[in-house]
Amino acid sequence: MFPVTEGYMMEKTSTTFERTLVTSALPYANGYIHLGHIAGAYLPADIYVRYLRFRGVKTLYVGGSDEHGVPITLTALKEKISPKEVIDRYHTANADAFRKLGISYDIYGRTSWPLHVDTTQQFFKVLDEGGYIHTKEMELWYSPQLERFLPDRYVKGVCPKCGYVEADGDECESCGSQYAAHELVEPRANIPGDTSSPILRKSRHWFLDLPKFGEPLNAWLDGHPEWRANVKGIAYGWANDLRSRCITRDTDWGVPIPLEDEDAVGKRIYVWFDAPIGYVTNTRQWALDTMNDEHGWEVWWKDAGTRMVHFIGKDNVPFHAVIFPAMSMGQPDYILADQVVGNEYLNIFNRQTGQSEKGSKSRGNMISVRWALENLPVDAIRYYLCAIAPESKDSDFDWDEFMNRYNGELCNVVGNFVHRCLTMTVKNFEGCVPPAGSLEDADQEMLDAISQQLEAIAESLEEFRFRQALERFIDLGRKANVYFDAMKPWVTRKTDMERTGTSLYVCCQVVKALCYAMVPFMPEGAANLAAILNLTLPENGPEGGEDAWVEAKTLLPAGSSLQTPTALFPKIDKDRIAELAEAHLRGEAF
Ligand code: B3M
Ligand code: ZN
Repeated sequence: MFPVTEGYMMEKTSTTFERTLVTSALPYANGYIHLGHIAGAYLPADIYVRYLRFRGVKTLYVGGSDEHGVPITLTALKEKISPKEVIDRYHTANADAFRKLGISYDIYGRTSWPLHVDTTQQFFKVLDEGGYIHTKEMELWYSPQLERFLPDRYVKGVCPKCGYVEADGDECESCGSQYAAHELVEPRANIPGDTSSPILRKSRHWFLDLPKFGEPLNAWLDGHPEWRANVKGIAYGWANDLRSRCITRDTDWGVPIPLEDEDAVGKRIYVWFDAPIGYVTNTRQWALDTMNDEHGWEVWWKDAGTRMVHFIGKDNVPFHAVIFPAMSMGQPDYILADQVVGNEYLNIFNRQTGQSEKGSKSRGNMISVRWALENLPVDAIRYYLCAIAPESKDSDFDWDEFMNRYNGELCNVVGNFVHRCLTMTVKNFEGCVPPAGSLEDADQEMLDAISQQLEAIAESLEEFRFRQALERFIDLGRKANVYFDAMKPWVTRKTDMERTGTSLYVCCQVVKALCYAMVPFMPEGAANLAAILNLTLPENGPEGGEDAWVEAKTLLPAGSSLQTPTALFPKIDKDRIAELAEAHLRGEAF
């Protein structure tokens, strides 16, 4: 029943496996996605996926909306619309925002799909038949006025451990502790118009028997010393203190419990049970849509040659590194994740107070993807968010830093070099890559640096160090500028056309390598540059293909024709940044 996972292999890379399944957390469809989400779970995943596809690795990138649970129904209550209206509105908006940001999902699904009821109920039934689910009577908060239970965030009160007054029914956001419902102090219903005092009432619920998975879970975690320290810390914390988890709720919004049991009436499966199963549902739907194949999903979930990588925010680690793996161990043949890339948080630097603050709806300091895309070039957003990705600790979104890094690195270092090289080449060599004369040491060193730098970028990406990979990309641009300035083609062209041709030939090779290396990070810039170089960048799908990273190192032949260059990364001026920062401070960036 328990899949055997292979131990950690030091030399493991994306090509060690036959195919890679990448998932990004399914955002709740109860609000617009913002840049904090992107920097954590979505952009790194997209960069990784684009890199894998470019290497020809069979890759499937699955995402979608999480459409169940209290976040949805509570939003519906507050906005006075139905849950269905809530999910339709935000699913559509978020799918659109992801697409415009270039987050290249193979499918962006929905947990409200009927197919998802089937996948979830199967998971539940198999676990139940395997003896991993039991029931227990609980005492839960109930509203006498509305005659309904108050699960999760429907009840608020004072935390029994730290005294925080906005604590939820069974856990405290402030101190992180969990407690039984009856321990909550001064409970109050979190529903507009409900003024009654909640009372405790009995209700029978279904529990996942996590302690039964203790041994295989620990063995699996032990097999992954390469995971980030933050993920391992949280995962072991849970794995060493496993308790049965309640996987049903008193609500009518969610997947019905697939049992003939009168206590199942008026209850649904808990959202955190069905949400990760959404990855499976969406893979099933993808196989149906693209191949009309009912079984096409199985190779991605049940074949030992598949490597699965989850990209998530830190708060989702227990579900991806403990609970969902346990649920999967209870299914026949399911693979487990090979990597769980958990990210810290992106905070907001407030230029008025000079303080870093958490992004929050009530503070009005968040930046939605929609707004960002209306006001900034897509590659500028992707560049800055990757440059400050909160990989091992929180980071800040800061407008001054945004300007300095985008203008100072992507525009000045890479964009400028590309422009100088191509403009001189087009002007002096009739729009073609010049022939190389005899190579001097400096020329050869520059050519060698291309391969070295491409390998270094790949190494960082293989290890999920996205910031480092991007720095190494910029470093190639820096080296190229140093070379260009030392060769001074604008001077040599007056006396020595052959020397000028040789150095511009070398520069054109760097431009080509930059174009290829740019693909995972800045796909729009890469496409524009490829058009100038008259190159066709390979676009591999889930079936894989040629390794274009190897091709990136091959030289552009002399005589290749070039288009007249245009600015790849236009600078954003200071006044415009100031305007945007002001609008952000006024709370208009959402
Ligand atoms: N919707 C929580 C979140 O958006 C949850 C993730 C589900 S991933 C399967 O952070
Ligand atoms: Zn607390």
